[in-house]
Amino acid sequence: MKKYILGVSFMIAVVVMGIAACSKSGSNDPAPTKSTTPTAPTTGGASVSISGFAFSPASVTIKAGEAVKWTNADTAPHTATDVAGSFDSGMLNQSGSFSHTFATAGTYTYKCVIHSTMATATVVVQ
Ligand SMILES: [Cu+2]
Repeated sequence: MKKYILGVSFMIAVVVMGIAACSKSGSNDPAPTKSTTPTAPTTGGASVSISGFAFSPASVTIKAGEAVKWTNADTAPHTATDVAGSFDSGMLNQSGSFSHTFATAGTYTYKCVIHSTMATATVVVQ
């Protein structure tokens, strides 16, 4: 009988510890790594700022194999989403960023799926 009680209390302890572990990792999750302002020694590629509900610059030109990095400078969330579907930043909150490497030459038109009124912009890959 004593052995049974010990077994049950051990199981309760395991469950409690499991819950504690879950809630602990849960509270750690919403800690967005605040990246220090990147001094950009990027060789090639391009950066696009999303500011004032517009992509700036509206057109960038890179070489195949280079990347474009989008950074949301607005308080409103935005996306950079290829109209043809080859890339999608997902939701970018304020200061959020997204990089995509373009392997194939071509002209890529992208938009913000959240704000249909935002003008589309282009990445030209040579
Ligand atoms: Cu937007």
